[in-house]
Amino acid sequence: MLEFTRAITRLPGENLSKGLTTAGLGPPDLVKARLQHQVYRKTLSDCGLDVKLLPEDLDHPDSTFVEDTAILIPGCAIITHPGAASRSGETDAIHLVLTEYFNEVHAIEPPGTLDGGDVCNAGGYFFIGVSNRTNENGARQLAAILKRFGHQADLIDITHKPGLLHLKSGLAWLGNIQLAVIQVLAGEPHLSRYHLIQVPEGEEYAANCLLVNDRILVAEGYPLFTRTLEKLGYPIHRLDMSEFRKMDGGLSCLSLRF
Ligand code: CIR
Repeated sequence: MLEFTRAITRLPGENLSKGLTTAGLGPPDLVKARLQHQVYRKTLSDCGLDVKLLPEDLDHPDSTFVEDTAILIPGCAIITHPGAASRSGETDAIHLVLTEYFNEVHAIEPPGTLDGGDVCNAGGYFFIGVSNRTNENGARQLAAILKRFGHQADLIDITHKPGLLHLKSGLAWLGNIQLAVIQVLAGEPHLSRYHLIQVPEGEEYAANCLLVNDRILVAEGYPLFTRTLEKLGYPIHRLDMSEFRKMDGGLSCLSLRF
């Protein structure tokens, strides 16, 4: 059975380089970014997903990172309230799109803030990062909604973890009780009942890998971690993410999957 059948994506806008970034890797090349996005969409479609492409949204240079705008669970969409002021307007359009697919739609209300990148769905059990984007109020609102749908959630404070924009910048669910984690998260008590697959030092960016149905998508250029993933037995797709990395974006942020 396929866990995901659909994905929503948004074309990187021609002002992608005006988005938020701390990477210090220079501005992204738009032509390359769009090509990488096209390959990403094709890969999701090869994984069996029907991929919807939304047009560029020039009012919001970070809007290609659609994952931050909603949390999707069977039967319910939860519209987030992104923590960066320049991104809070991204949710209106996503709300509209999601009402096509979800009868029940909830929202994170101010003063709560929440970015989807802080929410790791580990097979129906959730980890919610409290970060510089997601505050405790937003995390608790989400946990309460999830609880109504029978899902438990733990909050993980990453506000003082170096180099982590979002929880999923350093954590990914890889099926069953397997999680990929970077070193600074490995000691988290809430993760202790999982089998932790350590992301090698220097390859932290690749931690934001993505299990889609029975395949794993991983950023290209991280050979040690990729070799570890190969041993799990899933087919692996390596994707060039260089231009999105320049904008602090990873694989998971480029789609909403449901
Ligand atoms: C931002 O700083 O909000 C964007 N430039 C990158 C968002 C990445 N999103 C994600 O990892 N879920």
